[in-house]
Amino acid sequence: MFPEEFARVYRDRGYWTGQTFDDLLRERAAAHGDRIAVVDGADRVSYAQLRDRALRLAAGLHGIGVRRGDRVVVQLPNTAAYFDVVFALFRLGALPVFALPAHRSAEIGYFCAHTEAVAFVTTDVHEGFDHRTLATAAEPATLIVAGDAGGHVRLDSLYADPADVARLPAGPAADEVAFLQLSGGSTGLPKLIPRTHDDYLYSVRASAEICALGPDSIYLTALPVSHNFTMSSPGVLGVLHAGGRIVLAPRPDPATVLPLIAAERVTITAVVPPLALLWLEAVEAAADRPDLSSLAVLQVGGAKLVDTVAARIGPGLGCRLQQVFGMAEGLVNYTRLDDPDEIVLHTQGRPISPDDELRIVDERDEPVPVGEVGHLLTRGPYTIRGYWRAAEHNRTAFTADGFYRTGDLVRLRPDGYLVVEGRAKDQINRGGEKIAAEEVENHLLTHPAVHDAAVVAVPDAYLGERSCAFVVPRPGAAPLTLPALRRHMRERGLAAYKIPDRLQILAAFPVTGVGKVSRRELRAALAATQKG
Ligand code: OOB
Repeated sequence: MFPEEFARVYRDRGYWTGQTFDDLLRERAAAHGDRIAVVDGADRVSYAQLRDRALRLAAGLHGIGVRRGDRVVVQLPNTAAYFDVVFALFRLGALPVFALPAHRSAEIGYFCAHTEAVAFVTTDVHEGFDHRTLATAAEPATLIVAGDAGGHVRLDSLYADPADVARLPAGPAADEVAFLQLSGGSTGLPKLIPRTHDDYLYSVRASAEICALGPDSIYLTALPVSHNFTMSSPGVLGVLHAGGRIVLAPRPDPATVLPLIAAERVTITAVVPPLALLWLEAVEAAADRPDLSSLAVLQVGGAKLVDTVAARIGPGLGCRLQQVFGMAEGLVNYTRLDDPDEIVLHTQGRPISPDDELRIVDERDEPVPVGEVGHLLTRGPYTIRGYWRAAEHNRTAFTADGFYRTGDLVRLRPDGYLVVEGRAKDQINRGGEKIAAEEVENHLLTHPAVHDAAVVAVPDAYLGERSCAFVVPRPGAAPLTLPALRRHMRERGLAAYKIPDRLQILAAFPVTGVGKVSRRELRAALAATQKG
């Protein structure tokens, strides 16, 4: 993972402490077992109960053969069961692979196959979709279902007796990989991100401090709980570290979230820019202004927040804005809570760690002058040195000396704050949801009427970006329509957010000097048709 000379420095400087996720929960349960850790509707789980549930589940999972080092794909909505499952796996040293609730058979099938997962943990029916239908895609992984298992293994049946807990083998060491997180990606198949207990918990502890979390913090989980932002920036793990309380929102719409903030006296929450706007507009339009007096901080990240919306958040919601520019691969930047408005409104923050190394370079990897836009490369105590089982891809995704190529175009201000100016990777950032162009193109190419395909981002007032599929039809094929193409993608089991929003038919693609499809020209052509 990390070269030994770096690992030594990160330990010497106190970043990596040898604490595992299991240690964290054990210590917190011992210190204040009676405090509420997780609120999921009427279910209020104390630290002691969470610890107990996780251990009994660990024993039950061990009983059906889950072992240290095994992979288990986890796809759970924002529910208390999520915490039982991940802390059970952490105790065993089995690696959760964090799927999103939006993922369907194409993604789940790939995660299970690529990681050789022994089990797939999901829910019964969520937002109208029956997740048990993913069993076939997940095979040969054992399907474990939270709720009505319909013939599969019931999660509830796996909570073993305390006697079995006592017989559990030793857990993992802190320098081992704790889980696999998903990369937003820009290639044909999603890449998996191996994070260790040591590196991740450093980012969690430091984030909790930057965000001033403490025992009185009440964090609302509006985004999917397994996303890196919600999990660790400072997210649910930061709250558990600080001894605070997690309140789970089943979905992020204002009608669900605003009353929950008022009722549970939420102090901090995290959203993507379109949600910030949606909440703002709901609050501004409400006849009866919801009581948001407890809310101290709204974190916004995952995609660029436009200055005009940034300026409305403080006055509109009566809280402090914090911009967060992070990535599941590691590096996370925050504006600080006591920064002046000029910084909070116009930058995406500065790194967590004094040992986060940033390089801003041109096309030839030469540093650009301070203040100019360039490609962001980074290395540090919680940034991965390589994707999981992706040796070939790693040769281009990282520099020879271990810097991660973020694919982001940024400007570093003289005061050390970053401004995100654009992106060089073939990715669409659809309101914080990342779409790898090549992955969608490969699915488009399976349609019989598609000869060639390219997917690019188009600007969108609400989501920031949407996706547009440019297609060169196969000669003689029946005319292609967007609904037919979208149906084809759905039938292939692709998550809905990856399915193109628009379709443009072309006779041929513009190419660059080296014969590659010119996405820049495609975007320009689209802009021209929109103006004309
Ligand atoms: C977060 O993580 P990912 O892995 O879903 O996506 C990372 C990418 C970044 O490379 C950048 O392209 C974009 O998302 N991004 C932003 C941004 N925050 C993320 N672009 C502009 N402004 C921002 N504030 O998205 C993530 C992980 C941890 C904390 C927060 C976000």
